Order: sequence, then C-alpha cells, then structure tokens
Amino acid sequence: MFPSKFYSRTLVRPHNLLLQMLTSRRSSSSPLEKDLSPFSLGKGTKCPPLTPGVMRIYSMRFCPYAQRTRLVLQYKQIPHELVNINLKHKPKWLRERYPAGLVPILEKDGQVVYESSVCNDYLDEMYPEPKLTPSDPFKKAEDKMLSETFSKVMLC
Ligand SMILES: N[C@@H](CCC(=O)N[C@@H](CS)C(=O)NCC(=O)O)C(=O)O
Repeated sequence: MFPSKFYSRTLVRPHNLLLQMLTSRRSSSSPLEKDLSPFSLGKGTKCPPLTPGVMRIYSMRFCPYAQRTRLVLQYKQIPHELVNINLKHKPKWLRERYPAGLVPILEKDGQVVYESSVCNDYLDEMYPEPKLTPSDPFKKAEDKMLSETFSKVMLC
C-alpha cells in the first residue's frame, strides 16, 4: 500500500514518530496537526466546531488504525485537526458520524469518511501527490508485502 519512498520518509523512522505520538503529553507531534483535544473527548462533551476547508481526524492515541491514517496525513503534508475520543465513554456525536463508533474518521466540509483503509484511499485520491503506491507492479507488490508484515507487528 505504501511506496518505498513512504517508508524511507516516514516509516523507516516509525519508532520516532510513533513514540512521539504515543508519549508526548499532547498527542500531536507535528506542526501540521492541530490538537483540539489534549484530553480525550467523551460522553457529554461537545464536538469542537469545524473549520471550513480544514481536514479533521477523529482518533484515539493508541489506535493503530488511526495512526496509519495520521501517518498518511503527515506523508502528504495535509494540515489537519486532531480530535481524540474517549472510546470507553463515546460522545453521542461520534456515532452520528459513524454508527459503529470506531475511529479513525475523517471529516471535511460536511463530508465524513470512516474505516482506515477507506480513509487512506480517499486521502490518496484527494491529495494525489505524493502518491501512496508506485505505478510499477513489482514495487507495488513489494510495498504491499512490507505493509502486510508491518500490520502484523502493529496489530498483534
Ligand atoms: N476496521 C476499522 C477498525 C478501527 C478500530 O477498531 N478502531 C478501534 C480503536 S483502535 C475503535 O474505534 N474501537 C472502539 C470500539 O470498538 O468500540 C478501521 O480499519 O478503521
């Protein structure tokens, strides 16, 4: 799914980026990412007001699916807002966006996209440069093999 360039720019140093994401007091580790929820937003909270033209990701700090989409946002240098959700006590407005109540969810200008693989494909089509997949079939296969291996490590 991700090109070699992706790994060299982003995933060759996954520990740095992921460790920053996981350990920093604020979960945002990039100037591209505006964290609207230093504390996870749960039941009874209000959804932070949306900004026209700005991509938003609903996430959870330790969610590997959300981290994949956050890595794509970083790779493509897309400025975005981060809203962390308390998944134990989900706010009502999360299920209004995705009835299953899972993260990640992307939202921009009234358009809502959920499921990490769908989110990543959507971002790749909305922001074509740099592309996530190489056009060469063998390179693409190599990247998918690496991605499969990495997924097992991340999701076990
Ligand atoms: N198939 C989904 C899985 C997402 C998922 O399972 N997210 C977890 C957090 S890592 C979640 O939202 N869990 C809340 C729940 O199960 O209620 C995807 O790829 O986006």
